[in-house]
Amino acid sequence: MAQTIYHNLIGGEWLPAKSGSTLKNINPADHSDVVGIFPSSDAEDVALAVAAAKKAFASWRLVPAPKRAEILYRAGQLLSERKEKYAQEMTREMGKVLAETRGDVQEAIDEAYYVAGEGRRLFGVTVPSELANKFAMSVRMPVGVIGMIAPWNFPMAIPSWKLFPALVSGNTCVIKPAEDTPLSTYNLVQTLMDAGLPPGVVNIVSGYGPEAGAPLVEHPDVRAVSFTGSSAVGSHVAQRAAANFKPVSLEMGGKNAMIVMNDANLELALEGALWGAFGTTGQRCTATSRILLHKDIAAEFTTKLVARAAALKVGNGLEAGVEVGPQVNEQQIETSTRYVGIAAAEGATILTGGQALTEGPYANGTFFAPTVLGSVTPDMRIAREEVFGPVVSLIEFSTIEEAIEIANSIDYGLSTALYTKDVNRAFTAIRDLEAGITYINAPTIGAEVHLPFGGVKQTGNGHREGLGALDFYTTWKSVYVDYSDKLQRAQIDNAE
Ligand code: UN1
Repeated sequence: MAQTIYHNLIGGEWLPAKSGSTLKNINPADHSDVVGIFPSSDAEDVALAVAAAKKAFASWRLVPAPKRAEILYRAGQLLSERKEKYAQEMTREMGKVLAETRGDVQEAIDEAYYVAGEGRRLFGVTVPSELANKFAMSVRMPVGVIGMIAPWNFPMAIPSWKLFPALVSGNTCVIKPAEDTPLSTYNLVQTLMDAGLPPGVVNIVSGYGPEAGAPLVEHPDVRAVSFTGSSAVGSHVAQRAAANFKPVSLEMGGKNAMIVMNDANLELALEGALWGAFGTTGQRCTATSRILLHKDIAAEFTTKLVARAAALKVGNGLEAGVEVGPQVNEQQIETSTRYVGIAAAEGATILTGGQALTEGPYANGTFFAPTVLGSVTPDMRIAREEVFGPVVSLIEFSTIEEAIEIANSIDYGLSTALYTKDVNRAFTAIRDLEAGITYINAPTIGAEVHLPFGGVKQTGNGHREGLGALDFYTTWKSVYVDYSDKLQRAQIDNAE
């Protein structure tokens, strides 16, 4: 396939990195397939992009929000028309199977339509004043230039969760896509431009974290930063931004538990486990990475799960029938391999998989066998630390209380799932599971864009994407209008 050279988007112009450096976007299913050559940017490019965004902010913030939203509606329509092409390109650069990359584009379409509706809402508040002939309200104002750092696992959906609410609110943006998957961000932003977004309102700077991400976080004209990625990098981002009190929205890791009770529909739980653990090759922050099994059904469930996991068809996500694509890069393979080793050393049993696939059709890519680990106990590292690969741990329990305690006994708190037919247990779990998301009779993945998305503990720092994103991308301005024609002193003239 043709190699294409892509540039940064700065002030509406496509420009190479000032240094001339580039990075290669490679197909993880076939390393001989170079998807594109992208700029490897540094602080100089970031400064130009931020300056362009700052300039554009002066006019974009004054465009009426319903007009800003019209561009998002149009972008949603264009994405629908381009869905198949963008899904194909996403599978080529990221690896996950076509059904899932179509879903990723669909999530951006959903986000476009959902957020565009905010153009006619962006609700503020009006409240009575304590003084006569005085009007009080609070309105949402844009923040300014927003810096965005996006991950590779949802290369179009997650940038859309950040860009669309920021744009409808009147902000301008500089986005750094993940170095493994810049093309999907380019496709998303190209669509916005085709939908009529003015130059400079969104700028793309592609490159690596230390060279391009860090200067974006630190730039004084970047007023807020939205980051999705690992907790290790997120901590770094937060600390750098804290130096000048910059708000940061962090969306990070998970170690998501699915609890299967003895009254559950086991076939349903099995389907859910396979989809939750091995969908996106386990590379979701919401992936099911711990399956907590009631001791009564543990043996039967384990046998069936292992057989089904071993039968999953691993391969190039562009090929029909393939269920699990490659991992995104060699580093992820190393992480999966290392964690399987740590688990085995701590006493876990490898029930299926456990290693990279390197022979025959797998020789040119980064594939890892769907892996199920048995005899895992809650204190093992494999039960506590994120792998971000097709590796799931099975843990047994006796009571729902014990299961909830195990589910909560980790540093993360993104997603959780419970399979049961008992409504009382379901509502107890909804109340007691420490996580931003709880599913009943569905796996830990599959969040919809119009609900809050995010987690507690080390998964995030309290912000939410989806419903709740506007709270990050706007700042409140309280407005008092006194039409009494005299000086009224709050807290004084209305005193008893
Ligand atoms: C992620 O895992 O980083 O809920 C995002 C889901 C998807 C989004 C996942 N809608 O699994």
